[in-house]
Amino acid sequence: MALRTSLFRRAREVTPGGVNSPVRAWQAVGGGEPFFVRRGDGAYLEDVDGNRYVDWVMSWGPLVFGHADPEVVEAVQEAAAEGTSFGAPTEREVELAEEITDAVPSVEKVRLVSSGAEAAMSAVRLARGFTKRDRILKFEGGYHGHADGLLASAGSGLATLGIPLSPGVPSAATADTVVCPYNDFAAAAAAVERYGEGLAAVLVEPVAGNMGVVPPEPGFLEALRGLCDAAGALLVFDEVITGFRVARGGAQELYGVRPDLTILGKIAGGGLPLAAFGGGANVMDELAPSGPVYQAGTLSGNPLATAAALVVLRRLRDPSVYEQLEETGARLEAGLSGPGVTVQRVGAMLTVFFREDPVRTFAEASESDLERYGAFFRHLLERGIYVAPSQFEAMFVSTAHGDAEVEATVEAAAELLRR
Ligand code: KE4
Repeated sequence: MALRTSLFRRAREVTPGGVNSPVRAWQAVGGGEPFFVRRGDGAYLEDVDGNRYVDWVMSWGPLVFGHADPEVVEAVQEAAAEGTSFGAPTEREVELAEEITDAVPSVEKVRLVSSGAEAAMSAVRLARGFTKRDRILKFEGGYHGHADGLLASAGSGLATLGIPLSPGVPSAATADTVVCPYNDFAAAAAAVERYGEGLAAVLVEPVAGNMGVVPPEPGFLEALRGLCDAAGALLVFDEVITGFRVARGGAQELYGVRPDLTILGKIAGGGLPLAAFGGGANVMDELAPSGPVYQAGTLSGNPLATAAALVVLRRLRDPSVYEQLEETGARLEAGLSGPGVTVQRVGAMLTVFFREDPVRTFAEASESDLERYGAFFRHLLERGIYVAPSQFEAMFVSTAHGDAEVEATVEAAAELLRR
């Protein structure tokens, strides 16, 4: 019996679904038992049964330099030898905050936390505290972590008050969450028209990554900026995926639109549990202890995570890294494109949609052939290629992916994609 089989059986005895995050169970792709990873190495993962895979998930985006990057590993080892947590300020937290404020155009001050969900939840509270308003507008298919008020889906119609996406989320928690279709400026304008008085923030993934990769329509982000200025609401970019991925300054650098608050995670944490949110000093100084908006965390600014993040973000000052990511991403996109699929890519993040036409909204993404996507996942896995176990996720390119990995992936996909 494969070790993964016995491990998954044991795991399900002691952990809900046998995993510590739902998407890892591969239920969306009928993938059977998920693999259990033994180690990662550059662009590759090795499972407990000795199988080796080209990894295009890269821990859902953080590993822009690949698994077990030697410099990152050394930095974490050195930091660990000096202590793993202090609950007190350290020099590396200052250095990392300076690195982030140098990189991200709209960020003058930043607060470090331990996960993207925590960063998003805190940014929303700060926006509400700063504006003294309660309503937030988010977009269907946008994912910002699992805080109650953000697990809201749209009802019928264009702009509706959020409906809880999950049991356990009280309707009161989503009563102030307005949900619109992504890339639908008219719907967003109508929502702001209707709810603008009490609107604290518009929260958006500037390039959607959680419905598959869906770029903003030309002018969409600029239009949201205008709506927020007119309504006196804050524009909040959730750049947990796009931050340091689509450009060193994230999507706000790429598209030239400045949000009032930015949520960061994944790459910003160097592959360790670290995320952040930041913005203008006038807004950020409302946070405790300089202001009244409370937010806290035992492990915030953890010394191992700041050590890893500093290695990664300092290396990302080299523009040739983004040139390499762009080249590899473009080659992969070209190789996977073909009849019956639409490949959508922004820099080093891309998705193969199993539908003919472009995807601009979650509804359109949902019209993809999810069965064929599942077959695509399993077909590639059998050939040693690991892509996201869901149509509504992305493939993430790292500098560890080279020609060999692209060619192996394109070749493995060819027989299925060109049928
Ligand atoms: P975390 O709490 O998982 O660190 O971050 C939440 C989050 C916030 N914002 C965006 C745009 C995100 O994509 C995420 C988390 N992304 C998912 C996958 N798309 C993480 C994978 C998982 O849930 O296991």
